[in-house]
Amino acid sequence: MSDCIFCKIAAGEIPSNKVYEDDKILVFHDLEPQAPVHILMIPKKHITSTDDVTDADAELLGYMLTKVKDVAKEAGMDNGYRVVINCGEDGFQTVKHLHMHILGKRPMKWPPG
Ligand code: DGP
Repeated sequence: MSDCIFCKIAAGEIPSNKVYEDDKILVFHDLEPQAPVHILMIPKKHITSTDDVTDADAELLGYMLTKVKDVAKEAGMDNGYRVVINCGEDGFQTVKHLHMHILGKRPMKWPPG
């Protein structure tokens, strides 16, 4: 999508502080960190939100989950972490390209705000 900021980051048109990249996903530090470590994992394929996921995305999303522990450990989150996907207005999704927040290096609270 030409006007999607995360597509532009995935294409290298906008710089990011990269943690991991392969042909399917990109992982980079969040611009507005909400924890000492706050990284984002995105599929390079544009998927707007979890509302837009189809059966064809099952392998890609499963792949993303298999990578979470690797990037979390790489980023030093060896005492646990939180994985968040915001969806839609009530979910406070501000960037309309599906992404996982991976937050750590501090104790999290529940319920979330
Ligand atoms: P969400 O509210 O779930 O859509 O989270 C979007 C996150 O993306 C938010 O924590 C801030 C981050 N963000 C927005 N624009 C940029 C950007 O250009 N670069 C980086 N690294 N992060 C961004």
